[in-house]
Amino acid sequence: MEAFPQTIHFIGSNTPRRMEITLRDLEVEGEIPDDIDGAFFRAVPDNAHPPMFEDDIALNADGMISRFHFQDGAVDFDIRYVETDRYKAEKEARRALFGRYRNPFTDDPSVKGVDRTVANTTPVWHANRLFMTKEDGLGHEINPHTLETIGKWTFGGKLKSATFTAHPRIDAETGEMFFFGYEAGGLCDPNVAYCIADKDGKLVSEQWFEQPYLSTIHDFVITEKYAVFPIFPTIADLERIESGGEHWAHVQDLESWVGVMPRYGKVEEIRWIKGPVGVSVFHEVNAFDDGDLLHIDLCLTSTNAFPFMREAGGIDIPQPEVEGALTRWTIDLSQENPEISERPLGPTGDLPRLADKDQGRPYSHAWYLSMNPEGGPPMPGGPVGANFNCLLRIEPGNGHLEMLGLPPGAGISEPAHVPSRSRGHDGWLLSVVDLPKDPDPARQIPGDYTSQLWIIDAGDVAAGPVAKVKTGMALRSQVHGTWVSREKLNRSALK
Ligand code: V55
Ligand code: FE
Repeated sequence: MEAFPQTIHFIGSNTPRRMEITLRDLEVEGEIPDDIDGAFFRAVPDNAHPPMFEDDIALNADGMISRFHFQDGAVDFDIRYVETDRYKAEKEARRALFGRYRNPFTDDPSVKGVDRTVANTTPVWHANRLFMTKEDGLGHEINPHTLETIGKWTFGGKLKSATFTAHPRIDAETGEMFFFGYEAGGLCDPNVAYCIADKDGKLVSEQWFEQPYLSTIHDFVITEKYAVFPIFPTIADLERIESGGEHWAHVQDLESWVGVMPRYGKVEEIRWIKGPVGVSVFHEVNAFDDGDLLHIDLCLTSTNAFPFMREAGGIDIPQPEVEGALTRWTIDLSQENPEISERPLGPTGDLPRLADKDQGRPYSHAWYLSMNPEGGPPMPGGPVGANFNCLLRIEPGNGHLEMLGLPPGAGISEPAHVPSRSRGHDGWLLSVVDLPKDPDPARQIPGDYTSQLWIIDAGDVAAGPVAKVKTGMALRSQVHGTWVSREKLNRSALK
C-alpha cells in the first residue's frame, strides 16, 4: 500500500504522526509540583510505513518510546522509534514487509524468520534498566537518557522463553520482578514461562507450564503469597493463522480459568479454578491475600473489548453494547473445589493505575479510565476505536468514586502515578489528554486536536489539572506508560 487506510485504526487519535522529535521547555500553564522530578515514559504504536493490508490494526504498528522529562519545573519532550529487527528491515526497504498482526504467514518472503515484535505496549523499568515490551517477543532495552534502542533483553542469555509479557509485576518491597511469557516456545506453543528476576535484575527462576487453552494472557497478578494467572477464552489457532487469518478469536461459550500457585512455588502446584463463560479481561488492577481468601480486581467485560477479536469469533456485538464493570473475584483457597464469587466495584473501564507500593497488597484506592456519562461522544481512535473520556479514582473498600470528566470529542490516556514526599498526600497523576480544536462536536474534524499532559492531584481528581503541559501538536494514542523518578534515573545502568 502507498497510503494509509482511512479506517478507525488510522484516523482520529490513530492518525500516523511518525515524528521523531526533541523539544525543550514545553509551555506550561500552572505550576508543576516539586514532587514531579523524573521521566514519564510512554509506549506509542505509530506506523513508520503504510501497512501491507487495508484492514491492518493499531496493535500492529511500530513501537515508539516517548518521554516527558521533568526537572526544576521545566519539561522536555522526546519521541524515538524502537529500533526492532522489524523496524530496521522496513526502514531499509522504505516500505512495510510484515503483514497482519501476529501472522508471519502474511509477511513478504524477504523477511522470513526475522523477529516480528514491535515493542509497542509498555515501558518497564526494573533493576536500573528501561525496556519496551510487547507480549509476542522479548523486551528491548532502551537507553533512558537518549532513547536509543540497545537491543533484545535475554537476561544475559539465560531466558529460554521467546516472549516477555507487557505486564510484569514488581514487588516494591522486595524489588523482584515477577513475569511470564505465553507462546513461550514460539508461535502457538501452549507453554507459559513463569519467571522471577531478583532486585538486581538477575533471572533466578524460569518454569514452564501448559495453559488450559491457547489464550492471550495479557496480564497477571501477584500477591504476597501467590502468582495468579487469569485466563480468558480468546484463542489462537495455528490452522487459521497459517491460512492468513486472525491470530485471536473470542469464543463466547467457553469458560474462563484462574491459575493460582505459590509465587515462589513450583508450576506443578498450580490449581485451576473455573470462572464464568465468555468473559474477557485485559488488565487486572491488583490482587491481595486476606487469610485464605484471594481477591483479584479486574477490568471485566462480557465479551472481548477488541472489535476485531469478536468479529474473528463470529460475535456481533457493537462496541457501545459491550458491558462490563470493575469487578472483584474472590476465591476461598481453603476449599477443595473453590468457586469464584464476584462483586462489582465500579463502572466499566480499563487502563488501571495503582501506586507502586500497593502492588500485591491490600490497597485503599486506585485510578482507571472510563466513559463520561455527560461527556458526549469520545475522540475516535486508540486500540479499540474509541478513547476513554474520564478519569476515575476509586476506593474499592467502600465504593467511593470520584470523576474527572472531559468535554465532548476529547480523549484521555492511561495515567502514570507519581508518589508525593508529603505524608498523607496521594501524589500526582500524569495523563495525556487530547482536546479537539473545535469544542462543538458537530464541527470536530477527526485527528484535528492538540495533546496536553495534565498533572492532576491524585487525591482530588475532580478538581481538574493543577498544571497543563502543552505539546502544541497532536500525538498518536499511547498504550501504557511508566513513571521513573530522578533517584531511579540517577542509578541507570546506562549513562
Ligand atoms: C493489548 C495491546 C497490544 C497487544 C495486545 O491492551 C493486547 C491490550 C499494543 O499492543 O498486542
Ligand atoms: Fe496492557
